[in-house]
Amino acid sequence: MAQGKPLPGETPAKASPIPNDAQIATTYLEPQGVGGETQQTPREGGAILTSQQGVPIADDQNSLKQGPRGPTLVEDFHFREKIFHFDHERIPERVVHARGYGVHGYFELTDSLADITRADIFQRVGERTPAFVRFSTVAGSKGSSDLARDVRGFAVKLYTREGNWDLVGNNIPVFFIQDAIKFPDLIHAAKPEPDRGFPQAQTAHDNFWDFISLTPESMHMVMWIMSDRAIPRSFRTMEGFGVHTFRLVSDDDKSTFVKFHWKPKQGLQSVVWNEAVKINGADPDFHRRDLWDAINGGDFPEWELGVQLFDQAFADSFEFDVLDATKIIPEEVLPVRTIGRLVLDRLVDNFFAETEQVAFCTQNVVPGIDFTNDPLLQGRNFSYLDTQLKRLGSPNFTHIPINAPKCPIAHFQQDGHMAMVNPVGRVNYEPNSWGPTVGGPRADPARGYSSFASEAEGAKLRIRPESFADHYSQARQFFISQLPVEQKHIADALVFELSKVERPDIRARLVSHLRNIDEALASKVADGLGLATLPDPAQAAMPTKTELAPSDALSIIKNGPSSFKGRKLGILLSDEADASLFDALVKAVDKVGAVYEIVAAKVGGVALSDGTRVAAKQKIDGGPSVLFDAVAIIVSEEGGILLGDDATAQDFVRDAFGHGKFIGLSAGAEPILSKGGIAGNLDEGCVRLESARDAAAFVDTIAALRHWPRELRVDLDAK
Ligand code: HDE
Repeated sequence: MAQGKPLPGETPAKASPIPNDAQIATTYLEPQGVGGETQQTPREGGAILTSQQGVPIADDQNSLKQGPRGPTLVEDFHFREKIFHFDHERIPERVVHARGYGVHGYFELTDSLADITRADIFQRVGERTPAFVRFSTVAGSKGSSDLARDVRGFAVKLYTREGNWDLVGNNIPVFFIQDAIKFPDLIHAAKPEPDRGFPQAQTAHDNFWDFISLTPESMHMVMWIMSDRAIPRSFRTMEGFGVHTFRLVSDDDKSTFVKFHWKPKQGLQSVVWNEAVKINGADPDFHRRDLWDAINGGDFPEWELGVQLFDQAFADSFEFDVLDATKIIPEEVLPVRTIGRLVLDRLVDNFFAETEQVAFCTQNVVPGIDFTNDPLLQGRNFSYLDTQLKRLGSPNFTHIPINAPKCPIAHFQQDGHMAMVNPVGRVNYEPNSWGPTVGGPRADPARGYSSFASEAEGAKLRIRPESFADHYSQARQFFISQLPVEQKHIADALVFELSKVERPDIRARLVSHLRNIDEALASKVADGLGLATLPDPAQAAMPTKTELAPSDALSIIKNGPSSFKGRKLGILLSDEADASLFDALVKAVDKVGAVYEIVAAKVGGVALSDGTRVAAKQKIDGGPSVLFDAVAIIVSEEGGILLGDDATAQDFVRDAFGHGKFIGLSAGAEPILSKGGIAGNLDEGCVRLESARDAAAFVDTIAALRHWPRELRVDLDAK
């Protein structure tokens, strides 16, 4: 029988699983039993402590013993329940993307795609769809540091009126491999080496570069992960990409190919490597804290959703295969059309319930959105459902509030571990002849999901298509699209990573690939590694196309912030510091929508020149300058002398200088600069703050990401 065909005497429309408008009006956005994010069970002050069974507890400090010094008794059910539950608190961490941070928000459509797709989310301009986004690193364990050099996950769950759509993307638009069958090898190679159990959250080791240097298809991705894209300043300042080519399918079954882009309104921003290393020590939670602080402070991060839309004719004429996830379509070749915005405006109530238990699945698509034959995507569609069963322990993981759709659901699936939504009534199968009232839902061929009827042909083969064979051209295009300082960072990163590789042949093998990307880069890396001779270029399946035009969209600096908004100034203060200058500075920071943090010798704060007391957020040794986007040193003459003797204050200015940061300096700062060893080197990025009048101009100056020219002067590798 055709799916959804009603039995005689039944009215399928009434039993449709798809909500009608009236249902939507009453049910949409409201928790559907399990549809909220967390089941709210506040730990009420004053309530009596109970066991999980509801039994009031008299003493939660002492286990039950035979006599005051006697053995603990097995009979102590409260003790046993408490320890039993504690022992089972952990669920398996994600095998990849274990460390992540999730927040709520919404997607708002600004440009309708009704002519291109029947996806409900893309129909009505102005309509908002609830969203949950989880950002993550890939390689590190749950407890690893935020600023590892790594790809970032950018997974978006959209609770649409026709079911959940998960766009499980990354902050880099390409991937290491072309076929999902290589994923376990890639991840094994990147994770801690199996005999020694280290290094944690790092690709700088032999196994990773051994695998990569034997996998030429990863070279484009290598350029991206060695760039500053892999050390973002914040989750708020990275792009997101759907990576694969997907399909949008219209009401009349016309398919349009699509690539999805999230573009941050905050501008692209990254840190520098030496800074990343130090941030990991100073604040391993740097990225999650940043997101928490921003949303808590009412500064809601925002992205534009852009689409690259194209048809089969474009796909046929494009020089690379659109099914190959190691390739992009440059924006200059196919512009990105903005169709909506994503705003993140709400923190989770409970990290475990939401961020840990959220289960993204690439196969969660909705009517109007479909897959292509990208072999990476096809493999992912198998993997994600499987992994959720392992992690969450039951096929009922959709009953967990964060995973439950916010539209009505109706089906005949039942039972299983932890079933929380259990339908009532006699009928749990179809077809049935119990009629529309008790007979349950019916499939609806008109409104239900139907796969695009793409043609399939060819013999069954384990083979990579010829059209996937060019591994270097876009790697080169990415590299030549970078500004000189960005190119330098890529070379530095390669030298750093390969210098941690013990086997010289692996180092040389990687350099042999670089020769197919850019000769100057290869020479620079070879030189940085101290290679005696340049290895021959790696054998290439296809010669590198050198004629691909650079793309401005690929540079971070060219797409940086336009103001200091949303960023953080660190102000090193001392007693007797100029009160009017301080006041003007914080007002200027506030005016552009930025924040500041005071660092002082004592967390209790300082007394300014006019006697006002201001508390510090950080004691100097807990507030190194790496935690800030720019710094200002506002100290009295005496305060400068005192702080100049402090090693962490010296580090504060030395690091800010070395990391290319803008530094605002009041007159008293001199001793800190000279003891920090930078007094003789000051440049235009070091701005004198003589009086309150200079504050606003300083805040204008720090709109730029960094004072990059300095880097060429302070780095041995630049000489
Ligand atoms: Fe994933 N990936 N992946 N991945 N991935 C997982 O699913 C997998 C790939 C991505 O915040 C796992 O729930 C395979 C590409 C993100 O919860 C797992 C392949 C892209 C997240 C899995 C890939 C991603 C995951 C582990 C090769 C960018 C975190 C836990 C074909 C487009 C989602 C989980 C979150 C998580 C498998 C490749 C993004 C094991 C087999 C390409 C953002 O199912």
